[in-house]
Amino acid sequence: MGEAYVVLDQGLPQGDERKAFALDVLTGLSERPRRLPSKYLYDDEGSRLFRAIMRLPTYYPTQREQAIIEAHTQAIIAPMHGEAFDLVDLGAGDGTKTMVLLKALAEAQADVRYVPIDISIEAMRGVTARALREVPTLHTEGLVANYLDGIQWLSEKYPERSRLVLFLGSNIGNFHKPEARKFLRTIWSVLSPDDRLLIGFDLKKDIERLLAAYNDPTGTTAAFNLNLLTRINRELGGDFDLQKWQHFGTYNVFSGGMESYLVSREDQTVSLEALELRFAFEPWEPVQTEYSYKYLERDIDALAAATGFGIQDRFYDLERDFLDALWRVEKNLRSGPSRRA
Ligand code: AVJ
Repeated sequence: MGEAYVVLDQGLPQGDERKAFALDVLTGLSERPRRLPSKYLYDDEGSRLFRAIMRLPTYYPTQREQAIIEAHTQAIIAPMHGEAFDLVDLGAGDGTKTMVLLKALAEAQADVRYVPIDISIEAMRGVTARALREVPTLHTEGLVANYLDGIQWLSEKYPERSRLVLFLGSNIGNFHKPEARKFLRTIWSVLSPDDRLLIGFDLKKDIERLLAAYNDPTGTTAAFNLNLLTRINRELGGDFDLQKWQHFGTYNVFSGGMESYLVSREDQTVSLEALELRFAFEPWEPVQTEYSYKYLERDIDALAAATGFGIQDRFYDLERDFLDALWRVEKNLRSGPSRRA
């Protein structure tokens, strides 16, 4: 049996990926305050730790979004009724939420193809195997690629096909606001009029609950954050001593950003072979690692309007902790941006 996914040419061979990582670490540690990009949290161990986070009682976003999708399955898939379409899944994770939609679509005998897009082959194997096992009648064609390359490739290869794109889990929260707009505008530009996007937002809420979600008592979130230093040690020949670092998660009410840091507990010097450099850290010096922005409902509507989407529906959990917005691609050739030079 053939694989249920295609690997798009990523351009970057293994050695160049390591160079890009080294360069990002150099850039981030040269800034003041220092920072490290959150995308590097997800190596195999980081992905495993994040799956463990999703099972924590304090990490409410996963449970809430799961409840939303279970409660509103029919309303989510209804707009695609009668059409042949691709269900495009950007970062399916372990696929638990998507399976709810796929099972309902299979039951309704919808003409759907499942297209998970993920940069990790491991994640792709997991989610396509699960789809095959749980919804055996389903046509699945995964893409190992980054999100934008994957959607671009799809729209070129199948220009006539409708799409329902899933961007769940509040992954949009990792982007600063201008980057979120740019990302959504790019997705909009490769989609066709009337394609749909189901996008998950974590809503602003009681600050104590936010803090508990990102500073869990089992230390899983701390291990997830600290794993970035282990990854630097392994891939870039670093000598970070994890005993000398502590995880700190805090919330900025004004920006809406949940912010994660690694804090140096003492005066220390760390060397990185790949950069042939040593970095000195002062006691209690922070290194910023992740943002998870929380949204107001009006900011979500404004984001849709700013990026070319119309609001089709909004789905909430009972506690209104989380919002899955269903947006429709609006393209009006007369009022759109001018194509003339
Ligand atoms: C997977 C990016 C949505 O920001 O809540 C969980 C990652 N970090 N706990 C989030 C995460 C710490 C998560 N996202």
